[in-house]
Amino acid sequence: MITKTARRHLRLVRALPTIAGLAILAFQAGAVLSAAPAAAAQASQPAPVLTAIRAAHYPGYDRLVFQFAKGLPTRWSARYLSARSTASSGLPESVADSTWLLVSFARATGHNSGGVAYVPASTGYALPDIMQVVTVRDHGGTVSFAVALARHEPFRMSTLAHPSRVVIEVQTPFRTVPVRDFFVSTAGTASPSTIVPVSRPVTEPATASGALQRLFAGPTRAELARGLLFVASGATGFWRLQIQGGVARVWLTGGCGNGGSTVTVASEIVPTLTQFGSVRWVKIYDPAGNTERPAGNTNSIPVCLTPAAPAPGFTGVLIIAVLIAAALGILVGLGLSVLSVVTGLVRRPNLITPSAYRAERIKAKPIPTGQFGPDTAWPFYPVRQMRADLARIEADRAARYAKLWRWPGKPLVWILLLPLTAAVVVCLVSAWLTTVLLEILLALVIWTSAAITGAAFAIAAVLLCGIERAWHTVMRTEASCPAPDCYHVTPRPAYLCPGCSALHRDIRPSRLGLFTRRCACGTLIPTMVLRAAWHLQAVCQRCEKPLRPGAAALRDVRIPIFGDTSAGKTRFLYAALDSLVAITSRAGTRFGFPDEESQNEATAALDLIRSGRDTVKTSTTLPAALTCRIGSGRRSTLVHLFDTAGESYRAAQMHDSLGFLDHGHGLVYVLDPFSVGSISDRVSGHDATAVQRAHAAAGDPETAYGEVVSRLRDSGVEASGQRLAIVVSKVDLLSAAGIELPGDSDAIADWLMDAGVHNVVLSARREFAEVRYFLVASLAADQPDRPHDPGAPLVWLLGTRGLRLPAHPPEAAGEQAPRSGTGQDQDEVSAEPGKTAVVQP
Ligand SMILES: Nc1nc2c(ncn2[C@@H]2O[C@H](COP(=O)(O)OP(=O)(O)OP(=O)(O)O)[C@@H](O)[C@H]2O)c(=O)[nH]1
Ligand SMILES: [Mg+2]
Ligand SMILES: [Zn+2]
Ligand SMILES: [Zn+2]
Repeated sequence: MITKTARRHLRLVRALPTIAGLAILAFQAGAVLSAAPAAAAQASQPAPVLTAIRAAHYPGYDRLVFQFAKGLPTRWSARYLSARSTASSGLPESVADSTWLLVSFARATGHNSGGVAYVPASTGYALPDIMQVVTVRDHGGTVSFAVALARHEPFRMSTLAHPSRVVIEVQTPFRTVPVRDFFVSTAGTASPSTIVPVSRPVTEPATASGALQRLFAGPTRAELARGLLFVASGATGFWRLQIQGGVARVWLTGGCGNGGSTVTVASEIVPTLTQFGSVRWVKIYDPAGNTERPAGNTNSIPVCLTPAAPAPGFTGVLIIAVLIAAALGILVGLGLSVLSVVTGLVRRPNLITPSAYRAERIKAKPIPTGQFGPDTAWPFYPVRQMRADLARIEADRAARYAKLWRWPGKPLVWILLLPLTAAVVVCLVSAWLTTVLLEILLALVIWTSAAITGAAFAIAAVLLCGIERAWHTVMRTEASCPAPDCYHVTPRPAYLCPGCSALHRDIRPSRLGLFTRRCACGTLIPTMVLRAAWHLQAVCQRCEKPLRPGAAALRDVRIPIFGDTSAGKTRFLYAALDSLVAITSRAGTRFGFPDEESQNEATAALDLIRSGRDTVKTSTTLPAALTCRIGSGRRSTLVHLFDTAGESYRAAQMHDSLGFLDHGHGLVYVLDPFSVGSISDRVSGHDATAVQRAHAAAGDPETAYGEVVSRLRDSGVEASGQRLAIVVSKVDLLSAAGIELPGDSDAIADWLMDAGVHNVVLSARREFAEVRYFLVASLAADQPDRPHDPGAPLVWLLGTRGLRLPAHPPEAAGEQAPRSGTGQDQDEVSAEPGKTAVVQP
């Protein structure tokens, strides 16, 4: 069917470079047909139009139908191209291995008047033999197509009418197996990179090569309609496929380039080849024969197919803009937070003052009647101020942030500047998030550390309070108010601030501070009585008068002396003091007076007793305690001695004021023997003037005793917790009068019973924890012969409170000395912190 002229032409083009391409082939096709002489004769009639190409498989053959409108073309031809002519023809080389059938129609056209072709330039076919139909030429009254066949098989050409068709039937006397080819799908998904498989029949054994050929042949019409397409990346085909050791190597032909896409021809080749068991890795070479990793067990593509980094599209630009705005916002938020913290902590306009804190606490927990409210001092930072600071920081942050939303200009301006507005809003939202996050972080850190500090603080406070309580119990410390009409006793006195004289009623470790607290005036005040006692002025919780230095930190002993008028109480007190001075000086124990008042009184007393002058009657006003301090350092003892006129124990109306009796640890009852009838009578028998010299008490000696005991009972004082020393005074006059005197305590009791003082003796035994009897001559301590030491009752009473003093000197100790006091250890002499005045005997 092909003319000799055409053959000659084909032979000529063999030598031409492939660049000549399809144009040359088209020219050949045109040349073949234009050689026909009949063509010119029918030029006046309308040319038939090729409107469709269809292909289908029938048993034993593939059928290719070219359908025409307006009649059949005047001529048609079909012939196989030789392998060499194909190689130089510029046809896609994917199918270079295969066979090309050139089909031409003379005096026909393939496009409409607008120049639009009725059939696509290239269509793939999933048939056993027909793989692809490519339009070669469509101009100058000639339409020609190259049909790629898998195998060179005999064909038959015929025509049909109604409609007009040219039919080519290619025999398929071979078997095929289905394989998959992978095309890019653009349908149904936003991403163009979906690779979907389609089925193709190929002949064995070169299935891989066949699959690749059909890949380059492209999708079928139905597949195109489904949105599939073949991305060639510039390649026109492959000239070689080699499979060796699991590695398939493909050499591309044509051009090479990714076209700015991440999807390339490699995306289709790789799955198409790896579907075969013999292929694990695919290496694709560019037309120049290069690939990135030619060796090794990896996939490899040429540089020209390297997926291009996706250029930022509109969304990308948007994201970047938002990120920049957000980053700016983070910076703004950071700055804002730092500013807020600095303002909240450094400038601290929201200071919780001591009075505000006190008011707050009272509001939370009203003060029960009869109790004092909490102290006025700066609260410990984590307890209160911390919260205020956090709140302040938060308020500051909110205020600062709110300011950011006050934009200059009219709203319209910002609506017009929409992108800028959006950026600013993003920035502000990000700033807000940053500040909130930072704030939460700060609060977390602060609260956590506050919780830890608080727990440690609470434990320490409990411990310190426990230590102090233990010290109080062991050392028997108390604070006794020495003031008349008060005599209040408390374990914890109030203290005056040295800076502003404000009263601190409770200086235990508390939320105001563990070791110290800051007074409202700013002065640091030590907590705990044990430390405050040495640095601050202690005052009575009740009357707010000053207490003795060391009060509540030292052992405290209160000894009231009572008895009838002129019984010898005052003289006994003075002589006993003189004796204590002598005893402590012998023992090397410190003795002194903690305050000036006591010091002056004691000096006068010692003067009087040492000079042998007579005492004057004590006034009936309530007494202030005469306090002496025995021992040194923190282990010394404050001894409070109370002496008032005997009338106080008679007048019932005065009893309410004698509070010192209630708090007395050990009471001294002074009994004037000259007021006892039988004794007085006996003395008068021996020496008539002796009774006169004694200035004997007027009344019944038992009256004062009875009044005191009933007062103690009425006040609810456990008299059984107190000790009583019954002191028979003026014994020097008795011995001078030649009265025979009893020896020890029990003998004195019997002697008094015999003298008719049984009421006192019997009642005392019943009412008090312990009673001892003493014979006392209230004379100066330096008197040569002084068997009846006035110090002995005090030494005994102090001993029962834990203060051991040696009794009388051995030669004079006699039977009256309390046995317990003999040979005991002395209080150590140590550095003396107080301003105790030391009296030298
Ligand atoms: N010789 C001698 N005289 C004593 C003794 N005790 C007291 N006197 C004298 O007894 C008198 C009264 O003694 P005071 O100690 O003043 O009596 P008082 O109990 O304090 O009396 P009022 O203050 O009125 O309650 C004084 O003249 C003392 O000198 C003593 O032990 N020996
Ligand atoms: Mg007196
Ligand atoms: Zn102060
Ligand atoms: Zn007081």
